[in-house]
Amino acid sequence: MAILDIIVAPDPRLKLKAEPVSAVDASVRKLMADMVETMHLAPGIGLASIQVGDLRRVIVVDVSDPNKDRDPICMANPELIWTSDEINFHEEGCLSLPEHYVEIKRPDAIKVRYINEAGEKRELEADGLLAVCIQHEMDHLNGVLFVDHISSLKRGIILRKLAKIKKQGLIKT
Ligand code: K1U
Ligand code: ZN
Repeated sequence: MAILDIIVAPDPRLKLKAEPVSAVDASVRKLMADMVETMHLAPGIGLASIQVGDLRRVIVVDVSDPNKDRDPICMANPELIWTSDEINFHEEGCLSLPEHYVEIKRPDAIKVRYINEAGEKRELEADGLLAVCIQHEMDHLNGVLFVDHISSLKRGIILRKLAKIKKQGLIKT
């Protein structure tokens, strides 16, 4: 397994749209395993392929207790097949927007269809933090960052701060 570099905004690679995976083969399974390792080390509760510069539609999420056995979920080609009418605000972070946390409005519960690491079709119902995290990671696959859900004024402040820190060489990727 390998630890991957996580791309930090502003970066045009984070605005790209990922392409569907045609089959979950050994190379996709390696990407999933590397992403899980990278997410756990960061630490984070989710990661999307786009954030590590890979354009295959893959996300990993893990909202389990870090002090107990971990329980990552790997998803290729995730698609939302149902979202609740109930909408909630939840504070979101992003490994590509380090040290910024913002309240974002999203459906409270979802049903997602995906292909797992064994190449099997699966459906999962989620609510709370898991639902928030899956939606956040799926946004990444379409080139959308959580700052795209807030005002352009607030977005500009966050992106300019990060651009300055990157220019000073305090963040590498
Ligand atoms: O997509 C990412 O960059 C990962 C992001 C996922 C996420 C967090 C919160 C709400 C929605 C999506 C993160 O994991 S940021 C780090 C974080 O929130 C965290 C880190 C360690 C323990 C608990 C949370
Ligand atoms: Zn993110």
